[in-house]
Amino acid sequence: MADTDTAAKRETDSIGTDELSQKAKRAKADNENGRGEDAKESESENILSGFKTSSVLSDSAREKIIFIRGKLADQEAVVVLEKTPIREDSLAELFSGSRLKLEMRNDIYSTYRLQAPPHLNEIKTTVVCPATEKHIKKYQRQESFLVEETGEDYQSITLPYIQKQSFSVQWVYNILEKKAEGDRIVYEDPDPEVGFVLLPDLKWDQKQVDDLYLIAIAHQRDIGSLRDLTSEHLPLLQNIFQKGKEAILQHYNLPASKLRVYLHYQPSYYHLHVHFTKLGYEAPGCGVERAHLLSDVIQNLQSDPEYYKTRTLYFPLRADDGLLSKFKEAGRL
Ligand code: DD3
Repeated sequence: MADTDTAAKRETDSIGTDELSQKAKRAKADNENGRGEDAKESESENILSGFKTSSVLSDSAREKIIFIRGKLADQEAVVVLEKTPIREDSLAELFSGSRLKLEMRNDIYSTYRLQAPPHLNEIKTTVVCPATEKHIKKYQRQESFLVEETGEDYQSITLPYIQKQSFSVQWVYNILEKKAEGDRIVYEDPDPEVGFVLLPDLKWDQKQVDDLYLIAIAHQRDIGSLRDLTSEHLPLLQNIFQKGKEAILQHYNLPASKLRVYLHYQPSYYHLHVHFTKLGYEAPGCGVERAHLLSDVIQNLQSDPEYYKTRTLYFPLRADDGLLSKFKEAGRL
């Protein structure tokens, strides 16, 4: 795991050079888990060759992403394919090492199909398997509706619903216990009260800092969401804010003035976590209807210890979300 010590040794101004040290570090960490870099590469040989597509859940031409539902060895699976941004440090190789097929020429204009070398033409791929009905729903294109949730609505509608659902956060515990993604940890404060783990979110391939997306996961396990926060948690929140910003400056050379640091409400998993994304990158869920700036959260708790227990909060729910039905049944929509 990287601490500020190893971080200081790294090149902070270029992710390209940083990658080398990260690779080496990863290989070391993997070996400690009994699986080397080679194992990881051959391991991923190619479990998707047997994937049988059932349907396209959604796609976006602009974002160059597609969510596919299908079967992987008889199990329901969701596969996400996403083309990644073109990196400036790959340009020289892209121009010199590619095949170029002319499409058309007209006056001063011409278009081509450029066939890049395979390593510059990778598609970021995420697999969820076995996927539950919830995973499949999550990626299905859906209309959404803004819900108004009073403190009482939270107690009588939302809380019972999320308790009954008992969403699994096993993957979060795996991270906290170093059973998974240990080699991806950027910073850790191991304190059980105010400590946390900072690591890249699944959505970020770490190839360029432009779409930087890290999450800070609290070691404390009894905070589900914004609604559970009181002034009692200020030391934890301030610690995540302070040390998270410092670690990101160290590792990625990005100052706090380039960061959007926020919590989601509703979150996609009920274990306290904070999002760190680069300002200017419109990460999914960073809009005003879902994101609460950590600075605001801290100030609100400072002026009213029970702020998030009492205030009405607004958030969007998708048409097929079970919680939306509960709000409808209660006549709150
Ligand atoms: C998730 C929200 C959750 C599908 C997908 C993602 N960051 C994660 C497992 C490991 C992770 C995350 C649920 C799940 Cl695609 C269903 O996210 C994760 N590891 N957001 C990291 N680093």
